[in-house]
Amino acid sequence: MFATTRWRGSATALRAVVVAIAAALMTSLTLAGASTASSAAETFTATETSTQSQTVTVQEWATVGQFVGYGTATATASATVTLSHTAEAAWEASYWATWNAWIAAVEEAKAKADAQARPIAKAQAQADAQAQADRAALGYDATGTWTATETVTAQEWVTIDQFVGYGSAEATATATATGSAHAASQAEADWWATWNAYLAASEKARADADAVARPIAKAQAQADAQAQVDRHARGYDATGTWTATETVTVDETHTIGDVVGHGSAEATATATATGTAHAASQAEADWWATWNAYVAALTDARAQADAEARPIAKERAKADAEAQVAAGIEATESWTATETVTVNETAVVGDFVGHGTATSTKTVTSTKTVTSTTHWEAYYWAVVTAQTDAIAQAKAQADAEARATALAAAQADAQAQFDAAQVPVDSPPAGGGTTPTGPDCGSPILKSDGTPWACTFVDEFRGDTLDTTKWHPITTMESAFSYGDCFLGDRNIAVSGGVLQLSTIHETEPVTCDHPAGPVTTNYTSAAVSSFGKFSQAYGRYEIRAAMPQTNGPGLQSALWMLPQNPQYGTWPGSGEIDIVEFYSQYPDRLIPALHYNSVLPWGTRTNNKCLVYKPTDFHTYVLEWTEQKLTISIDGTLCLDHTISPLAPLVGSAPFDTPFNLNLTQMLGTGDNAFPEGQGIDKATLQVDYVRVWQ
Ligand SMILES: [Ca+2]
Repeated sequence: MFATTRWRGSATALRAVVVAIAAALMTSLTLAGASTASSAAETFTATETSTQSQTVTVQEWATVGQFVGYGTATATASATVTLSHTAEAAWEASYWATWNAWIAAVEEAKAKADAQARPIAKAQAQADAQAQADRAALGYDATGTWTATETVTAQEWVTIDQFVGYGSAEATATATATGSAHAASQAEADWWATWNAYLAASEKARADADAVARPIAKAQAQADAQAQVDRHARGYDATGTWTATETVTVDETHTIGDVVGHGSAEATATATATGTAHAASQAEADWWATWNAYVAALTDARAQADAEARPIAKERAKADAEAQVAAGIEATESWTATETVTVNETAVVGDFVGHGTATSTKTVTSTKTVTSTTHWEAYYWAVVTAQTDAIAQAKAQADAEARATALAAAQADAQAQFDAAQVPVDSPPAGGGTTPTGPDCGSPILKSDGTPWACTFVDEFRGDTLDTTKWHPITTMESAFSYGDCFLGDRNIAVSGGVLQLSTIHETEPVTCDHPAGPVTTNYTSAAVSSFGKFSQAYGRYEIRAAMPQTNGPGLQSALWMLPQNPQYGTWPGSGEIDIVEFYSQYPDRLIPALHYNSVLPWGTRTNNKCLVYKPTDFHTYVLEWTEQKLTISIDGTLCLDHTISPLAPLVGSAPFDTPFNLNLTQMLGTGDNAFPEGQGIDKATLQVDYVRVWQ
């Protein structure tokens, strides 16, 4: 800030001052080296001028169309530049001012020379490019000549009717042609002109050669075709003969319903045929004639064999179908059935009845083969029969197994009861005991009005003999009982195991017994007991537990029945008869009650033959309840007969069932339809009576 403050004046004046000072300093430095230095606060400004000359050569390119032109020019120019520089030393300011001015002058001179040379080079390049474009537009023409030699082979075909003739010919020709071209350069134009000449010459030479060869080939083809036509027109005929033997197998079917019969037949036939042919050569004609004969003979032989075999095959198919229908269609089918059976069994040991129940399941597979006229029918019945059989077998097996188990259980049960009850009940109380107050029918039984029945008679058949204070063994003589058998009192009567046994027995020796109508001689004896003269009662409840004799058909009759003690209403049936139940062995599935008296009601109201009983040969309980109004009979608690007493006049009221009746237990032969069939019989049949209990 010192300089600008100290010296105010024009720029020129200032520059002059600075340069003067710098010059003085530089002189001082040159003379004195670094002996003297201005103070640090001082700066020096120097101004210098430089004039420089520069020569420049420039290159330029210009484009016209596809052509690139080139130009170059050289120019020389001068420039003068004056510059100032300020530095801390005078010499330094002078140095840099001089240097910078020199550089600036050189640059400026260069720029001037360039500016002068460049438009010239540019114009040259433009002119060059334009010249090229002009030359191209102008172009060069050329003409060439060429001589070519070409060889051509021509082929021709000619057709006459179905015949095709062929011909071929070769020819060589030489041709000279001129070609022309126009190109950007003479060389190029020359080349193309020559090429064009070559092409034209070659083409012409080929055309010339072809023009020579083709008619020749055509003529050859024509001649060839005609030759074939001629040969064929002339031709050769031939005749051939062939004998063929053919075997044919024919299959036929015949359907009846859904049955298909199959028949097959084979036949062999031989046929001879003649064939003819016409061909261009004899050999060819011979071959075809033979071939035609062969084909004809083969076809004919096959047709003949087929015609012979087919009806036979048809007949066989029909016969096969008919045979199948006649023989039936067989089907085999299986069925598996699982059946469960539950059975109840009873067993008697002594006075005791045991019960057993068992269930068994069995699975059985049955296979059945059935023959029928149709498949579906055979299949259907095979299934049905297999199913039926499997079910029946499974049931039977299950039943057999369950029954054996149930029977064993019942047996064990009865035995256990029997064992537990082995006390001397049939003996009177031990010495000195109290006198029985009356019959004991066991647990009280109530009437319909709720009051208990009073026991009036009982026999449990304990002990080992018939209690003759209660029962009388019957004889034929006194009862006139006989269906061909004899009643001989005690004979065939036994008491054991708590059971009365009345038997019909086939005697080994004939027996004779008296009968009111005359003696009876027989091989059969029977048994009956009656309470006649020992016990009789009107009205009340009568219960008999009994098992009917084993039987397998007609021949036996058993009866639990009652007769009036005093038949005061006349002969039978006037005074009445009560058959609590009767067993006819011809009806092994039922017990039959019956009331005989003169009634206003029909017979059907006094009997019932529909009281079915499962196994009458087991013990069952038969009960008569007798009031002044009616008689009812039930079996094992099931009502079987319910009859209101309705006597025919002159009887009235409850007559004839208003007087005491006695009890009768009878085992004897059957009679009429129920007699043993001729030649049949039994060894022994026993009616078993467990007890008889009567209440009032
Ligand atoms: Ca008993």
